[in-house]
Amino acid sequence: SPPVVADNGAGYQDDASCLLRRELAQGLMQQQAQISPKFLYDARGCALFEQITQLPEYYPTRTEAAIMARYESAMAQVMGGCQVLIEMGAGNCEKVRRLCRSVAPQQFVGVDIAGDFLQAAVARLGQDFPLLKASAVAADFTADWQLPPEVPLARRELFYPGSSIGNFDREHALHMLQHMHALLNGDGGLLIGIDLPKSLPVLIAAYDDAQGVTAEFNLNVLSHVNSLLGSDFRAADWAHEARFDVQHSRIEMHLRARHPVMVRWPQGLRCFAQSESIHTENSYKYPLPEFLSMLASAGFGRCQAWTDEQQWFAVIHAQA
Ligand code: AVJ
Repeated sequence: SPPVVADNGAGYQDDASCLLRRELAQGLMQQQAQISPKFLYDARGCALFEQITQLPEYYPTRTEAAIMARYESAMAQVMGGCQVLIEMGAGNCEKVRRLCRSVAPQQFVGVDIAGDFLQAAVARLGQDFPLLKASAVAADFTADWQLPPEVPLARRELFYPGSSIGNFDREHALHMLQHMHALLNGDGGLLIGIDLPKSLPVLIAAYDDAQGVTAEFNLNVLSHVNSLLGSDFRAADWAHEARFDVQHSRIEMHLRARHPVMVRWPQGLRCFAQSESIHTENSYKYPLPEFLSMLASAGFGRCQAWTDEQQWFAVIHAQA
């Protein structure tokens, strides 16, 4: 069930969507307009992201999968004794299958903002692992969130793959890590994937692929926003842009107005000049030593890191 946002007697769903509308309107009114990357994941966005993970240019998913395949037994060993495996941003639950076999937890809890997509994926997982008690939690874990009380306090392992933490700037990433550390109650650990800094052409191509799937993924956020906010964005008015900000070590995705654009919604409007942009995503590429020190700052203990030969991606296990 979704987290309780406010208890005023109205349905939680209504409260949640009211908050989302306010958040969206606020972002659109900033001088540098922004839409949180969590809004990329409506049904079509989830499908497009799955397509992205299979693109030749998008190296993170397959590089992480190769690392997890290669070091499967070492990972299973440090995670041994895990009773409850919790995945944040579980999506299609494909990445956790290997851990379900090698770590063999009694229970799996998938957490994701895309509730319906997650529920279907958790159901498939449960069918394929009949001994596993699998459940789905639809939650926006960028806001303050808690696991539902029925998730036992037994030995937990958290799984946060795919470099999803890269959506957060340093301050928020540290906050997330602290929060995850608190969820562990001093036992178990966190297995987390991070995308590492690398050459510019490789990075840019991964976020601006030749087939234009990432462009479609980025533009699709506008139709999701239209349905949540009641706005009148038209995809044809906007161009996809991916650029690397060296100073912050992050990919930025923007939607750039092809010509002057006016956007209206029930409580407001915004005029964009030609080539003004909406910032839709950051994808930080944290250097491994920096990320390890963030884990330490968040309270984690012993860490073990595995990488690929090119040092493009790292999977880290951090003990609580
Ligand atoms: C899901 C946040 C890890 O940053 O690489 C992929 C999202 N955006 N292509 C990433 C994304 C554009 C992805 N994460």
